[in-house]
Amino acid sequence: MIRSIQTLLVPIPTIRAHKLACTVMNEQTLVLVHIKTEDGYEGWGEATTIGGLNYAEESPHSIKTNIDTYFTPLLLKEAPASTAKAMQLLNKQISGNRFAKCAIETALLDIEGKRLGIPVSELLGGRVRDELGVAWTLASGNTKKDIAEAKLMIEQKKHQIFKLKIGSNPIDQDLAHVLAIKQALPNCRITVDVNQAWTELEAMKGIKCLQDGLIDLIEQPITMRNKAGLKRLKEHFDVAIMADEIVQDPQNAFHLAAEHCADVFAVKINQAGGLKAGCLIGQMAHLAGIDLYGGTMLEGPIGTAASAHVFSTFPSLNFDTELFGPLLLTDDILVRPLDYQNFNLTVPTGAGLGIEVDQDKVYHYAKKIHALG
Ligand code: MUC
Ligand code: MG
Repeated sequence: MIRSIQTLLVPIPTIRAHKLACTVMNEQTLVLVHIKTEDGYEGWGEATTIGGLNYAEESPHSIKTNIDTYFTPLLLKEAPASTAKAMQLLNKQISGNRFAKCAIETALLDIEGKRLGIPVSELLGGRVRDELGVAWTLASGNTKKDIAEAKLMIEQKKHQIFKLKIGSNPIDQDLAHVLAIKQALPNCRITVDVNQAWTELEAMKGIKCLQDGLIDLIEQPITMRNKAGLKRLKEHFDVAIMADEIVQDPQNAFHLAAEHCADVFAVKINQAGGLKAGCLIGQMAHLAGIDLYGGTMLEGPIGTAASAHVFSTFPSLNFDTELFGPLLLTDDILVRPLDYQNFNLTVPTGAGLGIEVDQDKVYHYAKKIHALG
């Protein structure tokens, strides 16, 4: 039985400005959920998003308010006997709020895994891989700086797959930026994420140029509201087109998969509404012949570990992951940081999420927002 649920906003500065089409980030506000049970277990979850309300319909503050006002009283009153029953209750009684639901499910699965002495991956059907390839996003806003950053990452054996964020500059300027980076890194896989910024007409022009420049993957080039347009682009070009913002809960992912609207799905546990929802989307995409990519909402280490457990269970993961969120932050909130080496992240093997949260660090950063004593 759940004894308490605490929701904390934890702002941590980023190592450099991170520029997306929809926002520029200089810090990331992690939304952490800490659940304690009557029998002495503790679990952590995370519901992080990007740029307040710039990226998605939930903001750090709305997530905290809705968990404190609606989720916690409901869970304490109904006292569901398992994670599955808790999620069934939340999905019936609370509409939307997928990020908040993900954080609660993560903390409950962390507890369930600790109680049973097994990793969360095994509660989700079982891992089929222990290492995940991790892309790095070049988003300093400056071509030369991005190339230098990528070369350093390769030298340090941290990353050899790169994603470029474009869409905030005139299209010709953005295309020149991408082609210059591809020329400097001819042997690296390059993804271009437009974050919905192009019209369909601009996408026709832009993707033609990127395809000719041997770019490997084009992510969410047009608005998530234009499903038919995404399908048209997928059918028009040979280069792989990836759906990101448009992939939301499993129901909507089912229709996207059935209609084959993209070549690849980026799966994000927060966008999906939880870990089991993320697994379901992965399985559906796989069955429909759609390739998979392990996405991030730039979560810190808790959401990143949870995502790693989910992606470790995917039957295929041809486009690897972008689970670099913790590396974009100037500080880590784990006692032992996640294990990044040889271009990979090792999926934690301990019980639950397999991580230990440094509570002093969490409260140090949380104090900047909360009136904590
Ligand atoms: C997105 O749209 O994919 C992932 C990497 C990054 O830099 O931003 C996120 C969001
Ligand atoms: Mg994206």
